[in-house]
Amino acid sequence: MRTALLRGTAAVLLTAAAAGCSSATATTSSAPPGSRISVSGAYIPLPAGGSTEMAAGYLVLRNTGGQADTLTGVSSPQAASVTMHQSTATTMQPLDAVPVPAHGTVTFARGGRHLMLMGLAETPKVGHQVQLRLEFKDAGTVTVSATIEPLTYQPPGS
Ligand SMILES: [Cu+2]
Repeated sequence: MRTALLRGTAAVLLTAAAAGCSSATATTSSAPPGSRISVSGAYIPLPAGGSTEMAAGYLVLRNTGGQADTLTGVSSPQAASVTMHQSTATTMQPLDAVPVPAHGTVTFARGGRHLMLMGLAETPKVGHQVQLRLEFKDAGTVTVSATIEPLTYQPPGS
């Protein structure tokens, strides 16, 4: 277990270093020490009619660390606001915070947890990227690009 955790940490640091800019401070500025959160599969189904009013966002959070974290908010430079919601049978409820357990995975997917983007800055088009900034209590800010996909898109493995 301990070996796996250490290996996981090294992988995250290596990934961060590889993805960062060439600045010598890249690893400290873009990947705070102790951050073991990764985000994958971020996408936004094309809103009906290409509307800029509202769009949903889905993604998968992974915490490969031994310490729990909490997603406390999301924002985007390309949307007026981003909120976290939980769909129920009849409605959806706002989420103030989403816990991400140690060694845990949290999925935002159709019919469940989702992001709601309001007031997109540009007309959404399939293939375009929307930047999302996820704020974690411990890991700090994690920035990801969500790809705009066709309305009926289903992520691999779903
Ligand atoms: Cu919603």
